[in-house]
Amino acid sequence: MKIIRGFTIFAVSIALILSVYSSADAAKRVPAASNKDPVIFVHGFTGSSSSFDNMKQWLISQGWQSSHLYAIQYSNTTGSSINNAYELQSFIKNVLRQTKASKVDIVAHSMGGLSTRYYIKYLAGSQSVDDVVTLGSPHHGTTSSYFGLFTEGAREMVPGSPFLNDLNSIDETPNGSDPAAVIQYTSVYSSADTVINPYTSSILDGAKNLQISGVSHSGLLTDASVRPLILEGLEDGGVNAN
Ligand SMILES: [Ca+2]
Ligand SMILES: [Ca+2]
Repeated sequence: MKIIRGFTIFAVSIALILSVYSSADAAKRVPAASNKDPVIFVHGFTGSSSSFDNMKQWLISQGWQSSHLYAIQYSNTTGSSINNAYELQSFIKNVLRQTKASKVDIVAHSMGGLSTRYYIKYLAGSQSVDDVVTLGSPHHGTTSSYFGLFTEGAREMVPGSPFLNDLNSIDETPNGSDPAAVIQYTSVYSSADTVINPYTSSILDGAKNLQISGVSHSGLLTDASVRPLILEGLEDGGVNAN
């Protein structure tokens, strides 16, 4: 009888150890994926939602659920960032409904950073965004826009355009309307970016500005050196300094 009782205690102990081990192991394998905000990817001038395929796969490897990663495809990829901002607004509204999340994070490339900021400054983005990461965005315009002046998107990107002056007035990093959580911004840009001219156009007042070198404009979407910076920005590593 004593032996049986001893064996029972032994078996129960092993079971307990195993269950503790397996739940700890499970927690390690799925790093709180459900706590991560859905990520919206916003492409740039003549860009496409598929430019983010690579980055999506990488975020999945970092613990994001694939059902939390959404890349918008604008209907007019050379059109006005104001129209794009309205498209972004309805896209994000659908994502919030689908995921039951209250906020999203945004990763925007190039001109996508402008529609993102317009959406936050003037549309529902004020209450629906947590973190923003822009990659090579022409926050203060680019002289390369002169080559595309027959498009509204390029005209808005002329340095000193009425659109940019308005977007950059008062606060380049709108704080949002949630008193409990100010929207945090990270702007990643490269000194080797020849599309954003000058590349310092990407410096966003109030944001965490991260200058890197040796990465091209489109390389910002895929280069391994950019990824940890994106990750940091998505995990509350950005700032809103003013
Ligand atoms: Ca601000
Ligand atoms: Ca976030």
